Amino acid sequence: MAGEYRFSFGPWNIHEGSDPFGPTVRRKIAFAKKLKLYKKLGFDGVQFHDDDAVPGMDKLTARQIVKEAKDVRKMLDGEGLAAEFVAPRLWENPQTIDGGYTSNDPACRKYARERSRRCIDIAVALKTDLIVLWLAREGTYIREAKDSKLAVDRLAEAVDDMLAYHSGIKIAIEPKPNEPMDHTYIPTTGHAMALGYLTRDPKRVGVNIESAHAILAGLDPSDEMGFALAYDKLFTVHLNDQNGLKFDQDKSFGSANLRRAFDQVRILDKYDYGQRGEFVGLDVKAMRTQKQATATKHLSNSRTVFLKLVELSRSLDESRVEALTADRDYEELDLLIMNHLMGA
Ligand code: 3MF
Ligand code: MG
Repeated sequence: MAGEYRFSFGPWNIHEGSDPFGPTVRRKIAFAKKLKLYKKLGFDGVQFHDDDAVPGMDKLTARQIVKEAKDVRKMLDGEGLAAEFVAPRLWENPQTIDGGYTSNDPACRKYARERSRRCIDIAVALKTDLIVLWLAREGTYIREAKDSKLAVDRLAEAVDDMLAYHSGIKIAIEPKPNEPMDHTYIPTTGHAMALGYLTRDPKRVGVNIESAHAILAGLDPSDEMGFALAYDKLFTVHLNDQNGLKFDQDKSFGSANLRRAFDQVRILDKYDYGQRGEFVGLDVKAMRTQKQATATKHLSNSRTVFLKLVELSRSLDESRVEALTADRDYEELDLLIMNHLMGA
């Protein structure tokens, strides 16, 4: 069954191990070296932030940016890899400190819109039509600092600007309820999809659902996926796991709650996710103290768990599920699923 799904991750998923309280624990790995690892780990797609492809892009002209992105395209060709998406990194430049599109400062909003256009240029050069928008700082630490109605107007205008800039691109909004903000304006799948309907071309706006982000919002990721699938809005996913309500952990897929991972795989596989070229995207980090030489196992392990769960989903006795559901014997259904996951 492997091979029916294509997998992707971003270069940031091979990570130095730093956290806000301590030193980095692993050496940085150069981008070119990371690219060489993709196929070996079983991955065909690369997710990009704009500046993963073109570092230091704020200091370059639009033409220089495209030229550098084209060089990256050649590197991908050399490795037989596809670019899955490009996401504008709108949270590290000092001009995005209070958000980009929703900043109170018009100069900062202008920066965010310009940067988003350069991000689209990079996507075109890398030959992908998908832009992911993680709206990192589009929120507040204290409610009174921004106008929440105006913020949503501004987000819709910013998306409109991107849609108008290039008629061939699609945008997948990646909702997240918190971190680095106290509260964000687009915390859930429903918010992200509703924002899409405020824009000039809702057909081209969908979502990127990250398991951990849904869990941080107190929601079940598989139900979030079902909601997006019902609207045909699931443009991509960021599978990972999360142990309760705390900082965003980006744990290996299924490692905190295998059943919750099974439910995500079940809904994706049932509705033919991937059949129209969607990647199974991961957004996972190695454990902070994992040694350098083995700090890619979280990626191959997440893929292995996904494929194993596809097998388990397909071998589940669905007629038994139906019969127990009809009989309202939920306790027995519960045990059926647990036994199935335990291989019993
Ligand atoms: C943050 C995230 C981000 C986004 C990425 C692509 C660093 O919680 O999940 O990963 O996925 O920026 O949009
Ligand atoms: Mg993510």
